[in-house]
Amino acid sequence: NFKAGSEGTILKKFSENEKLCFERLQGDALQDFVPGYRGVVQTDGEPFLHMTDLLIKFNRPSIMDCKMGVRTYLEEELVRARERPKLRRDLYDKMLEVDHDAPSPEEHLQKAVTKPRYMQWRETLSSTHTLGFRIEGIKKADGTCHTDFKKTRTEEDVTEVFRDFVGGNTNILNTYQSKLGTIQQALKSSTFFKRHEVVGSSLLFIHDHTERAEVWLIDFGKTTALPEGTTLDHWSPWQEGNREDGYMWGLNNLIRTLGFVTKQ
Ligand code: 4IP
Ligand code: ADP
Ligand code: MN
Repeated sequence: NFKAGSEGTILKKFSENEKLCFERLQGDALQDFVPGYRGVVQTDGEPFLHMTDLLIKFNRPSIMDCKMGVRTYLEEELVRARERPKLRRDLYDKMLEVDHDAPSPEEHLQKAVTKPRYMQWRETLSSTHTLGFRIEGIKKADGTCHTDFKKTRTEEDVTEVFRDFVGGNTNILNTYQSKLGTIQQALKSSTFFKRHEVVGSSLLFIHDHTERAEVWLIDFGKTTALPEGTTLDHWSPWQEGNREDGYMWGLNNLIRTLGFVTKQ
């Protein structure tokens, strides 16, 4: 999905939705917390979103992707699945890989599940439902990738993964805490945030051995503008139709959870 761009930049596979988000983020209170946006470029006849490479200032960085919110799919995907359910074998297979008993007897028979069914199962297995965020993946300084966090669910589980991620370094942890506080403030004053349903977006944690540590908002592929005149508080429980995403509630839980890393 990504290509290297000219120095210090990367190219992400084009999505109209994400392009609109980047355009609307220019001049917003969140602008300094998302990758710098350079517009759309064509490479080998294909469009890409051109943005700054967030890793450029780091030396052998460690990276964590935390997917924010209590819901990871769009309401329209739910509506579509109800109207004309599309049965997906690939999602059934991904489900089996984690837990052979997860599919219902009917799903076993048809060897397929719908996307919302798969997404909801992932949400309850991980911390998405209980904490409003989940750890998606980690890349360590040595280059190894870890994506086996599908069952990282409790506050204790998450604390343990973060403790290992920062290697017990309290300076890095404190910098992360303070950056998250700044992001929380920026979100509160952002017009973009008020007017968008933010689904499937991540906070990207990056640090290296020099103790440089940053947090960025990334991935607006499923972030959608609300109808004119409507806003979200990003905290209220989601009920189908209200479009709440639990982003702020999740961020609050994430900040509290990080506080446990140095205790004990
Ligand atoms: C993936 O599930 C992720 O949720 C993807 O979201 C999602 O892509 C995929 O849906 C879904 O199968 P796993 O993480 O369990 O593999 P993301 O790209 O944010 O990681 P969408 O298209 O919803 O963004 P499909 O429909 O692409 O398979
Ligand atoms: P997708 O929509 O395919 O899920 P994301 O935008 O979530 O793509 O990015 C996937 C991964 O790529 C992130 O977890 C992060 O590690 C890396 N990444 C994304 N954007 C950047 C960026 N601007 N600079 C550096 N790395 C990035
Ligand atoms: Mn993503």
